[in-house]
Amino acid sequence: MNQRELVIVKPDGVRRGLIGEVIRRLEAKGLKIIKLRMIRATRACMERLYDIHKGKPFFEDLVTFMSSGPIVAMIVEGDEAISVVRNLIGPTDGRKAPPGTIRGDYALSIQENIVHAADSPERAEYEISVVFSPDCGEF
Ligand code: 3AN
Repeated sequence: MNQRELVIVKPDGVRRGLIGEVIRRLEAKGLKIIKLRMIRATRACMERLYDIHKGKPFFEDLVTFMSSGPIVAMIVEGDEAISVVRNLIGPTDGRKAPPGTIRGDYALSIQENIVHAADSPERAEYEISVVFSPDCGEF
């Protein structure tokens, strides 16, 4: 089934010059980038993005990190795009992510793990509306 997925290159990925590498892997797989936006997100916008983590011990740190520098948000489309993207990215903890995945190849941290991707079609649509809203930030 064709799906839309939200992918974000996080501030660490942008700082490390990995925007192109992330896009290259998505495109090499056959997924289409149908919309793309680079912004410096506000704290309020990142609180909306991570609303499901509100109240968890890492929430404030996560919001601070995600608004610490520019991010690149994109809408990625393709057959079963949600699970395909999440397999390409690998598990949350970069230390445990297998080689061959983006996090497995580039991350050594659970917070600074290069990319974010939504985990369901409903979350993808919600997160797309949050991050592509004009008030999420500007570059
Ligand atoms: P994923 O990004 O793999 O879907 P989530 O949704 O569980 O992972 O977590 C969202 C983000 O919250 C992660 N990418 C990571 O930056 C941060 N995070 C999750 N769990 C922890 C944790 N135990 N400690 C610090 N940061 C965390």
